Amino acid sequence: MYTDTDTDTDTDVDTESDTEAQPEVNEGALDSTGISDNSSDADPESLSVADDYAGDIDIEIETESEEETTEEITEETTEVATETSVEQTATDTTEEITEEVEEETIKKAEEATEEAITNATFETVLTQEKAIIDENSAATRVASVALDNPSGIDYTVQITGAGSNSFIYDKDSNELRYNGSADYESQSRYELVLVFTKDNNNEVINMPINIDVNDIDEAPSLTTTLAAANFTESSAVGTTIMTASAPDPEGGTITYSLSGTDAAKFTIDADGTVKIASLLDYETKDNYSITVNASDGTHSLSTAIAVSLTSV
Ligand SMILES: [Ca+2]
Ligand SMILES: [Ca+2]
Ligand SMILES: [Ca+2]
Repeated sequence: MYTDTDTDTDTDVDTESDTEAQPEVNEGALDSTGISDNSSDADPESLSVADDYAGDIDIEIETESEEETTEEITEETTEVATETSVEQTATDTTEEITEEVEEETIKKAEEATEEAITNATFETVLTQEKAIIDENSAATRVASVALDNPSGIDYTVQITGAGSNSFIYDKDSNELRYNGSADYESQSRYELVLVFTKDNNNEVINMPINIDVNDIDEAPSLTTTLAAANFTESSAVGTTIMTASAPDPEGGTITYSLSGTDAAKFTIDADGTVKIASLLDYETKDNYSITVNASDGTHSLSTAIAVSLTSV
């Protein structure tokens, strides 16, 4: 029927269209690649695919890569090991050098410190041996200085304070000595300072020292002064012949007295004034001898005096 025909026609058309849609195969090209054996006629067991070839190639490549990699790794490992060894050796050496440098540095620092301490050391210790000295006593040591001066720093020594010239410092024996000139009545106490001055830095070390002077009862000093070179035999009783003076250092009371051959002819007052006690006679005696005595109670002094007469 017409309708069916139309259907068949359509089918034909479709069939033709399908046939026309298939790409034509160039058998010659297949032969040249060897793939033609993989035609439907070949034994399936002998068939090979592109993947098979690819597999063989990959295996060979992988094998070579592994060997190379192993060698490289070995080389790298060796290099790293060598480097590590070198680095360790370098590290060890560096540590040893560092330790040696540190030890040397510490040693030098310690030596420098010791040297600095030695150079800086200048110590003085004053030991006073006499705090009191008798006036008029002989020269004596009053103090000593223990000097710690290991590096032999030069220095000067001065003694300051009132009366310091009564003392000397002996640098050889490191002694402070009194020279024997103390007089209690002039100065009863010394307040001195022993001054050490270092030459290297002008550093000054002051060592105060006080010394008291002990008062000794000293004898008075007696002097007599004639009122005239000569006296007339007619000089009245009570005429002053001379004056005696006996000051005592301690201000003690002086007792005067007369002695000697002609002492009875004269008197001496409490103040030391010598007077005629009885009339003198030139014809009997033209020269009278007396001795003036003065005492502070402990010390007695005497002076012989000649009194000359002239005739009238
Ligand atoms: Ca005195
Ligand atoms: Ca005295
Ligand atoms: Ca006295």
